[in-house]
Amino acid sequence: MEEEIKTKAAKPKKVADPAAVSIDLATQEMLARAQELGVETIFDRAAAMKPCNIGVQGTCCKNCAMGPCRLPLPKSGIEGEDTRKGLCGATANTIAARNFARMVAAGASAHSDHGRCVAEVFLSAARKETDDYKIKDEHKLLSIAPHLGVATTVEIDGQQLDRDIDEVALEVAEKALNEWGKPEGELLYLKRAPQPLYERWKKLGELPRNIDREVVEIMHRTHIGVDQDYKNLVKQCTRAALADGWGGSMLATDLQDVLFGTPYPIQSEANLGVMKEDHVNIIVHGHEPVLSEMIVAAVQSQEMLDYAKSKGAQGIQLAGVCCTSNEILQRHGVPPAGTFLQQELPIITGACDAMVVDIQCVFQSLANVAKCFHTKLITTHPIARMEQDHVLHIEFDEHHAAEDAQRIVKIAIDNFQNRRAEVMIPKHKATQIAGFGVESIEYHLGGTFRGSYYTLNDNIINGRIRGVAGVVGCNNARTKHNEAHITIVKELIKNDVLVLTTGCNGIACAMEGLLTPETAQVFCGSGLAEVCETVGIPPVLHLGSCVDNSRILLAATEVVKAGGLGNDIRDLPVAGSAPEWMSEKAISIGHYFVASGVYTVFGVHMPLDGAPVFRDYMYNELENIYGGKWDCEPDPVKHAHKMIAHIDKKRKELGIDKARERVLMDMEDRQKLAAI
Ligand code: NFS
Repeated sequence: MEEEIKTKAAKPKKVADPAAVSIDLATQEMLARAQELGVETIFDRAAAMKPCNIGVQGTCCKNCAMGPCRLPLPKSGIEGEDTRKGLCGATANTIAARNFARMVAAGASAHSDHGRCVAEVFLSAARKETDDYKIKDEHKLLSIAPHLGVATTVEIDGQQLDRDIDEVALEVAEKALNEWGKPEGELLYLKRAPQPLYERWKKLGELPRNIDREVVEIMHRTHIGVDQDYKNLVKQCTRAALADGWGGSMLATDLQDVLFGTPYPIQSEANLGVMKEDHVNIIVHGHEPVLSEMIVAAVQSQEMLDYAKSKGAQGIQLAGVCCTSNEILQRHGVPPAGTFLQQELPIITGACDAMVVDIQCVFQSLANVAKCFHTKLITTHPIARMEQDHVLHIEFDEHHAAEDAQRIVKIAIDNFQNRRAEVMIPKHKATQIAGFGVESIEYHLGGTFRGSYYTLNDNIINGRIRGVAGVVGCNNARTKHNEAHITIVKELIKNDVLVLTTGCNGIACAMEGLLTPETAQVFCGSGLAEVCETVGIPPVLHLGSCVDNSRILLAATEVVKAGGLGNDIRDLPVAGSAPEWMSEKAISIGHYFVASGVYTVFGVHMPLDGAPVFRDYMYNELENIYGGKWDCEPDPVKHAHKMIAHIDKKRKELGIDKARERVLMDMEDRQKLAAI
């Protein structure tokens, strides 16, 4: 049987050393298994191919057919005037800024187009064109309606009465969809930001007008011969990135919450060990939860369970990869089987009966890996198809989504008996609590009495919590899988920094067991541990997928509103991080955090090094404009300490640095008292 696999597999030219490329034992085991079977993975390809040195520096321009023009930094550096230029005369700063802007455009488009699809399904549901989707969270609908200018009450005979909920839903859907292409005005959600922040964007002339326009304008400005001023290009990056964070992403999160339910803390597990040999295993992968929500329902139906049993399986195990996984984790407790870099591995277990993919972060190599096993690979989105004949395409349509989901689950069940390779599922998995959000943080750290972020702020002011960090983003095959994610998060919580996580960082933390309340005693500084133990939360709060970074923006806004920590996000003792970023979406996210006033550090490298003047603008001068700025630090311990230093700087500016010292003294005093 294994002979058969060997002949079909794309045998890697050079293989990776499993222990050197991942800190995760399950991944190491599966890589060894892949190599034994001769199946190539991304880890092997990374060992065989080096990245382009000029592209890494951000100074390769291929925006016209006279190039590519390559402007690497000379080894000796630049002395005197920088005379490097492309054929049209574009400088290294212009080229790097244009490339950066195009990354923002691509990232903002990915998030926002996802949001648009959700908005369209939402509109169908509001129009009652489909029975498969219904408004699940009316409370959330009523809470977002005013931000879109939709009234929730109506005056009848001098009395304010509640408006019909279907009417509200329909108007919310129409107003939301309008945000993508309205001809005038500005994005409605921008006013959800603290007022000084909104006013700053307004003064700078950087309020996004509509979501699509800002992306189109980046593409126009970065065409040959248009915008040649890197500072002006960064302004457009800001408009597009804000249109993502405070627009497309925030709408995606809100509308998904209304349709599928607002997440609340829920227990689950994580890592490849969640797969079960005697079950039908279905892996969902991608980003849009509209179809996977239906798959969750289908796998729970008695009809499908009975059918699975009739085929000799004990049940159906649904698990996920990437952010589709995070979406159904936070609402249903469906466990992630791994992060972005692990996506080939569930198939290599030999027990993946179907992998269902939608959009974004899906390797083209999955088709080759699936071909080596019995796994049915199923694409579901009209904009993300694969060319190979053995890949099935079952296109999602909200009008018959439940039917599509049932069909997919049935294909997986029928495939259970076709397993060819010996099944090898790593045992490793960890327990996690996920499903946090703006609302649940308020519940846990706000106290029912005040109903705000009062307790969180109080603990920041008294220094038990030193600050808050958003640690998010991808894996990158150029760094050791999960090492920077875990080192940075552990270093932050050790230093009393509460961590909010999303995306693949959330999955990495879950795999390491950092998303449980018990973690607090083991890894946290005494102040944070005390808070976590008192309220029963983990020191790392999983807020969902990458579009759910909008939850971090709104949580920061709630902290500002609760008072005592300044009047803008830039005043808060907070910092952002993407330790192992790789996606253009991460650049868009990073930039909307920076433009919202957050000091944001990326790991790996940034494509700015070939243009030192532009890099200096991004790493230093932006702070004078936005209060936030970019930084890059590949060393994970130094990375965490740069964030902590920024948090301490903000504490000092707020005059609460002494409070923290006092708390430490108080604790020592208490210990002394206890010893008497
Ligand atoms: Ni974010 Fe989520 Fe992961 Fe990176 Fe890809 S899955 S949207 S882009 S790799 S965190």
